[in-house]
Amino acid sequence: MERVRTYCRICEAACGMVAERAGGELRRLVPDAAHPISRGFACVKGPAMVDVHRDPARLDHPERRLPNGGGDRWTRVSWTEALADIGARLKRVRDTYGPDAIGVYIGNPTAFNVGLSVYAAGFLAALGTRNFYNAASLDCQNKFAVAEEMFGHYVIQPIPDLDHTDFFLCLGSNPLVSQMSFVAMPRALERLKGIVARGGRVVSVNPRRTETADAVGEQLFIRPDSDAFLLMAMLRVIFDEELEDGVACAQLAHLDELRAAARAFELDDVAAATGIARDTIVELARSFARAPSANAYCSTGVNQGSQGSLAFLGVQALNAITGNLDRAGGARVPSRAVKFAKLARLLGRMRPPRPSRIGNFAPVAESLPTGILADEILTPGQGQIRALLVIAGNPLLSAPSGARLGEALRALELCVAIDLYRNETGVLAHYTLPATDWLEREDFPLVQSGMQPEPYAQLSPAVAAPRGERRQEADILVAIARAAKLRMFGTPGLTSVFGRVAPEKVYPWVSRLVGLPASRQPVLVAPDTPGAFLDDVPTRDGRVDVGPAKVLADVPRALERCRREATSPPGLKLIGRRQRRSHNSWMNDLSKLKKSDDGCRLAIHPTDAARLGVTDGARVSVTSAVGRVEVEAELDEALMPGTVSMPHGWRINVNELAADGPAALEPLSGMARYNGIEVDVQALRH
Ligand SMILES: Nc1nc2c(c(=O)[nH]1)N[C@H]1C(S)=C(S)[C@@H](COP(=O)(O)OP(=O)(O)OC[C@H]3O[C@@H](n4cnc5c(=O)[nH]c(N)nc54)[C@H](O)[C@@H]3O)O[C@H]1N2
Ligand SMILES: Nc1nc2c(c(=O)[nH]1)N[C@H]1C(S)=C(S)[C@@H](COP(=O)(O)OP(=O)(O)OC[C@H]3O[C@@H](n4cnc5c(=O)[nH]c(N)nc54)[C@H](O)[C@@H]3O)O[C@H]1N2
Ligand code: SF4
Ligand SMILES: [Mo]
Repeated sequence: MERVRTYCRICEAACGMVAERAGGELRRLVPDAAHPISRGFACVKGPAMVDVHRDPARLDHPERRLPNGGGDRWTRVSWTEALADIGARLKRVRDTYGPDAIGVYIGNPTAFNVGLSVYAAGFLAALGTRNFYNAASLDCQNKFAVAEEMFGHYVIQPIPDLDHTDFFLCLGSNPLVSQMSFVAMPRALERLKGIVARGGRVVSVNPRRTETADAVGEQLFIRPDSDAFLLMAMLRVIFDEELEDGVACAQLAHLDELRAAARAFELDDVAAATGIARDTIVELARSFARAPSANAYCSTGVNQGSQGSLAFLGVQALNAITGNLDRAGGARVPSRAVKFAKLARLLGRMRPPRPSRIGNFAPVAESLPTGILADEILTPGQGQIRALLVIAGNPLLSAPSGARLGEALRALELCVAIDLYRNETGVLAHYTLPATDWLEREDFPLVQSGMQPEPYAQLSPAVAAPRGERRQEADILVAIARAAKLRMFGTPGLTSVFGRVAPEKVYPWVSRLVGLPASRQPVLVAPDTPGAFLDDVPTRDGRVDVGPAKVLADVPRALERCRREATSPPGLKLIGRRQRRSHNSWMNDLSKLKKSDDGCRLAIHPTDAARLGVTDGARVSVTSAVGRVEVEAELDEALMPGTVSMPHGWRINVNELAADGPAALEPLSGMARYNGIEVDVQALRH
């Protein structure tokens, strides 16, 4: 038995794994007990990747769809034929309608795939299109938009220093299930338990008592989509009671603007709108400000609300004004994030930013909001999207309003999906092209390098040979560009370098750029010094901006919403949740890796259920302003009454209930809204 060290590339945690091989064949993946960070930890999904690798349902060959009345047929074609036809059709679209007529959507797994990240940037530069979309505008674009203003670049994202903190305020995350986001850190639960064991506090702010809150710390129920109000109220208490850190505040830009914004929020309104008692808000703010060290953190539960940018500003402003930004135990900025920002700037320069045709959204983190993709395809005129490449994504289930997006995808002249599976989006494509999985390619955790509490480096080789005719996305993109007569990376110099070499050749170079050794074994590197970031903030004036005008422009809307929510009796509100045994829309039902809808249920509190005549296991219809789904109900005491919860990524598509189009998106960042959607639930009679 041969054992090769590698790491999991399904989520940020990047858990160390050992690939066991015999006779050249991959047999098993086991958690790497000797890994310096994950130390033998892995969730249920990591080892199951072997089953994804061997799954008979995987795409192994390029295939073309033959429309055939109602029932489409898929036929196997050679790579040569597929690439030539795709190239010729892309060229025709571009020559006829211009560069913006070709759109690209890339999904979440791209974050853990350096070859795809770098070569997708090169491919976009070659196309010269403004129409680049990705999962960020469904996930975290509010964080990118605010970090750009506050810290000088979108990739600079403070991470919670859980191993040294005395107070962790966690809004809208469920670390036990998700291992969190925007921090590359396995063993989240153990670290949270460590805080409590040291005598510190862990407070989960969430409309649902999560598995995490059940296991550690305190639960604080909050009404969906009201986090921005709570954060502004906490800032207000700290300012009113002069609990801020004077030395830290002297270094911050636009503090007066932040203070004025916070003071516009009346504590009684906030208490009524959030469902959190006034005294509790005051106590929380005092306790946070007085803790020797503290950090506030938010994730998708907050990002996917209607004012995620203002809320994220609130989170980071809390850290900053209490002196917890870049302090041990606070919200730390890894030095590699700043180095990574420089690399991102370099790649970003290949495509000058242009606003969207629909809704006039400025690109954030180089991409436009996926919530306008259907409109960009369906609205006639100069710049209309006619061809779309979907890489490592499933927007049909992950983006708002799957029905509208489906209609749009059907209207395309060409749609190509590059994936492990023919997912719900791929079914509507003209071609599906088989990609290698992470076991079949070399890689290193680049994105994670800017989010590691304990920095380390690890360059993993491929641990399995590609099955069938699977190819790496980078190679596929180079080949498509060649067939479409496009210049990869846009400039002759870069084309000559990147257009010819295998993507792996650039890894040691990229790795050095962010200050990491290209080591095949996981190796710890020197930890960052707290405070170093504050000495060299890459904003224009070198200071962290806690009151950026672009973000505070959303305060009047928050005040109006807060007052309205405080007085009007709220109806049922829908929120999302993640599940242990699936990853967004893939790996659903891990036992077979085939998709059923077994895991998709509407959780509802027993009091709401009783009022509506809904029993456990009953079928219900859920209706929002824009859509309707039918699903099985499950009674769940963990929910705050008035809240219902449904996971995404299933064929029963919760995102039929979410609105797309410019008016439905967060104005600054273009984030889609999934949390706090007003719905009507009715029991279905048989
Ligand atoms: N209602 C609601 N909607 C949501 C969310 C929510 O919380 N609620 N969450 C949002 C979030 S946070 C995210 S990140 C998005 C995700 O949105 P997407 O990224 O669009 O969707 P995924 O389901 O992650 O799809 C990933 C696809 O990549 C494929 N894949 C996996 N590995 C590879 C690889 O190495 N190469 C290639 N080529 N393909 C690969 C998988 O088979 C799968 O089809 O969904 C968003 N949508
Ligand atoms: N097992 C598993 N792990 C995953 C994923 C997966 O699909 N499965 N997906 C990965 C991805 S792409 C991401 S982005 C991360 C996300 O990681 P997390 O952000 O931790 O995602 P969730 O576990 O969905 O936790 C979101 C929480 O927000 C709460 N919430 C909903 N609405 C609100 C609200 O209005 N206010 C507040 N305060 N809370 C609210 C929900 O109850 C839920 O507990 O997880 C990653 N890890
Ligand atoms: S937590 Fe699970 S999915 Fe994430 S890297 Fe670790 S094993 Fe992979
Ligand atoms: Mo995500």
